[in-house]
Amino acid sequence: MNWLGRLISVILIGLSAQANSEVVIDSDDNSATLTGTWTQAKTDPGFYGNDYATAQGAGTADTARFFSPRAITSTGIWCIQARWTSGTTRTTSAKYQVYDGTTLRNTFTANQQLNGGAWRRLGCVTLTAGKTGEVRLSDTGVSAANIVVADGVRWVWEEGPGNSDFCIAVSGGFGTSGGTTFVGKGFVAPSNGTCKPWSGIMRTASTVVGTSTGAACLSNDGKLFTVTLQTTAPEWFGIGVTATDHIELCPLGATLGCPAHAGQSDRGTNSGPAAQVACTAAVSTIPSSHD
Ligand SMILES: [Ca+2]
Ligand SMILES: [Ca+2]
Repeated sequence: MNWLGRLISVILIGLSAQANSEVVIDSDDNSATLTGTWTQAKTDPGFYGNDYATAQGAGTADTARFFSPRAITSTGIWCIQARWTSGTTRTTSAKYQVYDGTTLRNTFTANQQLNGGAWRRLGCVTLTAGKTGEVRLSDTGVSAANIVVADGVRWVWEEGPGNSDFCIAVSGGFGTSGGTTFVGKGFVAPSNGTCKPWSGIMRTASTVVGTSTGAACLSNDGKLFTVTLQTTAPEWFGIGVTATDHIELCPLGATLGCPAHAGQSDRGTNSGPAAQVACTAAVSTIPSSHD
């Protein structure tokens, strides 16, 4: 990139960071540091920006570090996306380490033989205001026969702590015949490979509001979200009766696909197909009068 192109890209990065919702670092931006032996290439289609960089496994240790160009301005959940170009020479386990300043928050793995040419969500982490975000990709563990591709990295602001709800529709959700919606009040999905407590409400029929508690876990690869809930609603389920629901679903916005076995279902008191859905006021509101 010539000096003018580099200047323009730096200005664009500054603006996107000021918007506080998204930061994109291209492989040949000033905020990307490639150490070791990397080859710039345009051979395979679908790359972001001018080109992509490749490093051969084994031999020298090669590292691509993508820094947010300015300090993270909002503490909360940021979701990491990456791009590569696909091909049979690629590693099937490219490891992206996500740092909050100097603290490693999580390591996400991508099969670069597949899904190239588009932004792919790797997973989400909590980042801290005032720190520099970093996504580090290296060829550690990659065999000599394979390459790792560094093309671009994107941080997407997901949400701050406690300012939104998480909604799961079962059998079509509240408002459809036989449908139920579970609302995790202020619930922010856990980072990959972790669990969090869930507290919220269950809405079903036309006026039923139950109270739910439970636990929610996200698989290490970010593909499967599992939540186990206990709900009471005496006038609906009966006095002293606790409904149990075991729900598995693939998170909204995940682009790496569901695991093959995932049925996206609730196997419990409210059995049926399940999906994460956008929350509406109709389900998030907690009325003082209900069954
Ligand atoms: Ca190498
Ligand atoms: Ca690129």
